[in-house]
Amino acid sequence: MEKNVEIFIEKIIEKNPGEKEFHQAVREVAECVVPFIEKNPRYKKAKILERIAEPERIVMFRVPWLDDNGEIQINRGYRIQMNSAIGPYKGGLRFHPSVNLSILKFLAFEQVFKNSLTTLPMGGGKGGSNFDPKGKSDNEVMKFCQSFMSELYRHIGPDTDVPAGDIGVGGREIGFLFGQYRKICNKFTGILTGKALNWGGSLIRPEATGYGAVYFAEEMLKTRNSSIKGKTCTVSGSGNVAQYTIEKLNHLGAKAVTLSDSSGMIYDPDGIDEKKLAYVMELKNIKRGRIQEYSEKYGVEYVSNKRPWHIPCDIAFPSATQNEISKEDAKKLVDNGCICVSEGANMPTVPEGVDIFLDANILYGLGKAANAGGVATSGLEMSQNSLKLTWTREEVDERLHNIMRSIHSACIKYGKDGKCVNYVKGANIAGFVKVADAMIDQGLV
Ligand code: NDP
Ligand code: 2IT
Repeated sequence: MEKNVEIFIEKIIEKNPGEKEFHQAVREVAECVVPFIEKNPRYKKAKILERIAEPERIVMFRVPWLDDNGEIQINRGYRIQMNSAIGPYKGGLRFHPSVNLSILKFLAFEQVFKNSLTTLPMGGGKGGSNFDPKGKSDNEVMKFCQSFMSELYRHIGPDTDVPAGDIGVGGREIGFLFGQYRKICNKFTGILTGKALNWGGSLIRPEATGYGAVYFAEEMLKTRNSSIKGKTCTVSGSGNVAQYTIEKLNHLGAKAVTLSDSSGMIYDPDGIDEKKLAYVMELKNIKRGRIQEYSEKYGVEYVSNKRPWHIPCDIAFPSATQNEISKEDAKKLVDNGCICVSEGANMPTVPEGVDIFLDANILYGLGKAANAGGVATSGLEMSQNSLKLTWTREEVDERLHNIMRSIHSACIKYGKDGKCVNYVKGANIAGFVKVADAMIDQGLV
């Protein structure tokens, strides 16, 4: 079995040289799915895994724009249309200077399995640009978004491909992108999710990824007769996912004690309560400041260039970026008594770290299961756009909660290992089966 995984990965590396994040994401899936395929020869014969690892289409394009000094800037735009066997391509756009083909291919690949797990009819895609929104004026961000959409518009549509937000793309960017699409196409349709409420957005979409990661942790804890209430939690990042993770933790009586950004982290042992969270939202979403300012305002510890994993906690919610939990961080978390990790970010734990969590038998909810609430609620936004109706906050939250429960059940179905659940195995196989069956049904396309 192991040998078959190695042979498969070697071919992936040869075909996609230098794309280390993509190799990492494919390897994780292959380690779970190859042994399953060995027992289910119809998937092997149809070469489903080989086909899933090859994007259906990749679009790369020039994004020229004029900055506030009148100087021309040129960025690169991408859209990876990975798999549409079970629905239109769906997945976020990331604007960050680190963006490259490898990172977007890993994200698009993960998205295929994640979207399959949501129970909704969505294929997988991802896109973005190496544009850095940090330090740019609203006018510059608008100029960039308009130029980006001037090419992207021809590749998307409500039944073709529906992008959304990710790192560096929030409500402001979705607004500028939508406006440009509407102007070019003269159509008001649901071509993006994460829209504002007064022009086609869904209640709970901003909250959904963070809330979903907490709901998923709650389901995992239930399997050990435990709950969120009273737990001390470390959270990384301070953007959309981190903020609403903390909001839900506060609702459920837990205490979140850390936040971070790409410059450093804060540790607030008294807990980031509702009032402090409102300050963080204003700081990050409106003033676009640095998390260091929190430590100055509330007189707590700030450590530059550090992530929060050395702080003792019961539950960790990595909510910043990929590979933000190293092997040493994972070991520290386990040694300090952490019993549960629920990943709001995509692939935040390095493979050696994942092994440490699995060996220690803690509750480890990998990103493609734990953070699927965001895209699931995007799916609910698409449904409301098609129906030309809006659902209440309670209705959307209830649907989100049910979807997170059903993802947890799917992980148990395929990942139960004696008394324990291997969520990595469960999520990867459950996500795979639905897409694989659809691909077989639809023939060699
Ligand atoms: P935001 O842009 O709102 O926030 C990102 C946060 O992570 C910021 O605090 C940012 O710091 C920090 N961060 C980003 N890149 C790095 C880096 N290279 N090193 C250290 N810190 C970094 O993004 P989101 O909250 O939307 O996304 C966070 C994670 O969640 C990502 O992995 C994303 O893929 C994932 N995710 C998001 C979903 C969504 O619906 N938004 C859905 C599912 C997953 P700084 O302010 O310094 O840039
Ligand atoms: O990684 C993700 O699932 C997202 N960034 C959300 C994608 C979406 O289409 O809502």
